[in-house]
Amino acid sequence: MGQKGMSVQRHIVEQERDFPKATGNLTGLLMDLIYAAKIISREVNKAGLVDVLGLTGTENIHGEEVKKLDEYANDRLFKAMDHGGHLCIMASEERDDVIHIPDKFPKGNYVLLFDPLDGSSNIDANVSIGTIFSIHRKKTDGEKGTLEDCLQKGSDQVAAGYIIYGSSTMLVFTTGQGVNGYTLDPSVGEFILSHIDIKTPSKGKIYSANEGNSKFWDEGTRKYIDYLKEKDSNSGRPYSLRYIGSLVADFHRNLLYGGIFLYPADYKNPDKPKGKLRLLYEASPLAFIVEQAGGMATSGKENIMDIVPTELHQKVPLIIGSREDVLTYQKFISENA
Ligand code: AHM
Ligand code: MG
Repeated sequence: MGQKGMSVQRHIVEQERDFPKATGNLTGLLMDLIYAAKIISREVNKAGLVDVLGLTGTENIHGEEVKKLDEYANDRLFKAMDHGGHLCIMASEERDDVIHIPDKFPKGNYVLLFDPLDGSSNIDANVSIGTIFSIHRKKTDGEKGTLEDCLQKGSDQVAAGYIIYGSSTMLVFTTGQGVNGYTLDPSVGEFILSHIDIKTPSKGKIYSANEGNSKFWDEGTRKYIDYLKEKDSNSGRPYSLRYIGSLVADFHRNLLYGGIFLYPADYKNPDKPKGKLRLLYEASPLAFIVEQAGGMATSGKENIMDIVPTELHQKVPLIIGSREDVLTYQKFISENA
């Protein structure tokens, strides 16, 4: 279970001991990821100083080009993960194609998918942003991973998590044995176990959606949101609207407090017929986490974890959060189909 205050390294190693056949590869992979997360956290915290030290996309005081933070995060993750021998392939929301492990480094049996800096349009306003990751086992033969290894359904994930760069930096992840949260103690540079076995409330009082798009939503979704706004103290309505527009931050708050996050399809909007969020880098990993915390995630039609991807950058409607809230949403969808 772990004890509050222990380092993430110790907690992972102690949990690994419960699996005598573990090779240590997943542990090694997570350690590499954690290192990258600390560096990205440091850079995100410095973001407000870019005007002082050199604008992003221009040269800094040392005459070096300053990369946009999402590009920086992408490169940092790649560099932290390419040589450890744990991965056979990677894919990133920031890259069109799969990312191969360089020939000079050994290959492993895991696949890493990531959104290096989600919500990065919020950086200039000092709003919380995050990194999301998803880990699968290689399923094809051969040393090098292929696209097929990346196109696996959520229920096949081995681990998933996110790092939220907020008032403090937190790492939240699952390996299928519940969800734990670790807060970065900047004075020692370690993530410290702070949230043991997170369980999301079975029902919340918050809904999170970009309601500016509501006229593009299907009828079931619109009726559901209207229902949440009606007064009925027996069922805790009206709900409060909380929408940051930064998925990791909206998800993290709802995970702890309970509630429902919705990014439905915009059926009448040709730009977003399948919603905005990506199955592999956003929906699937968060679905794994929410299920491990007792919640649910659906596209309205299917459980997110059951969707077999056909494309690397496939989009999917995402409705995710407290179990009772997602079930009520599904009822509205089936009654208005
Ligand atoms: P990004 O991957 O370009 O950062 O976009 C994803 C973000 C999510 O963090 C957030 O939930 C969503 O976009 C908000 O979209 P909108 O501004 O349409 O409400
Ligand atoms: Mg994103």
